[in-house]
Amino acid sequence: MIPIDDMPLCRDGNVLILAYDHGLEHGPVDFRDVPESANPERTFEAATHPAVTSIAVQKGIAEAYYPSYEDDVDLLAKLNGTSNLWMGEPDSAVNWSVDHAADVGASSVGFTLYGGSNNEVEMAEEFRDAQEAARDHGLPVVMWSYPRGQGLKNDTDPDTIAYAARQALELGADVAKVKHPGSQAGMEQAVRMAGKTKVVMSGGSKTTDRAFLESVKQTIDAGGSGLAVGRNVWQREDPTRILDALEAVIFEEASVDAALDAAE
Ligand code: FBP
Repeated sequence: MIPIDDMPLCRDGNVLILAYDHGLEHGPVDFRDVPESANPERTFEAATHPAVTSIAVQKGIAEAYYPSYEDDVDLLAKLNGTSNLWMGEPDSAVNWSVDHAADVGASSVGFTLYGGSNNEVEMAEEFRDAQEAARDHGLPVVMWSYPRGQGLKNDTDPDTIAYAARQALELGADVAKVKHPGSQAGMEQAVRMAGKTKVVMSGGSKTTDRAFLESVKQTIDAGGSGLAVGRNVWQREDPTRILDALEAVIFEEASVDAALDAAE
């Protein structure tokens, strides 16, 4: 655990990561409804919004696009990731080293752990290597803590999400990115289990402005530290409008109604 409140990943202790690794994780299907969203520059432009603390991308996108935005955008290097073209127990390839991520300009790193997968042990060992290398560089570590695999019946059950948050603490993550467990009480349990590790909500598939903002508000009210979101921002025709509302909820303690009014 390192103090991260004054690092670029945080604003006033909270976090809003704009995730854009879906072209790898899900493929072009995620860009179908808003075809312009396939252009990484559109999401880098969105990441210049003051609400966004960091953009999370894979190595190829970082190398190709980050140099044009390095003065205006903070980079989180998502170190592992994989396509969904193959079948089998959840796993993720480590695609770049922390050394290389630091060379490209990352100020933090992200790593997925599929707790509960038959590949959990290997993934935890890969996380160890990445976490210790990040410590050598003084970089914060965000764990995408996503229990899934053949042993899990419900990957958003509150006890499962609390376990995911705890795994992040135990393994040395500074921030745990977890799925919303369906209630504020569930998120409170996750925050309690995470101890000093900050908990942020994972955005999920696109929903209405109100439903999405209410889940973010629940996370903040539960003691969570913000959000890591992709589709609920860049799958919208106007990413700026929802970022205005997120800024109000995450950094200005606004209600959902006030945030929606402010974003009109
Ligand atoms: P979303 O807000 O779009 O859910 O993005 C968060 C994220 O963790 C991305 O970084 C990642 O590509 C995606 O979700 C993975 O989603 P899943 O593994 O649940 O299909």
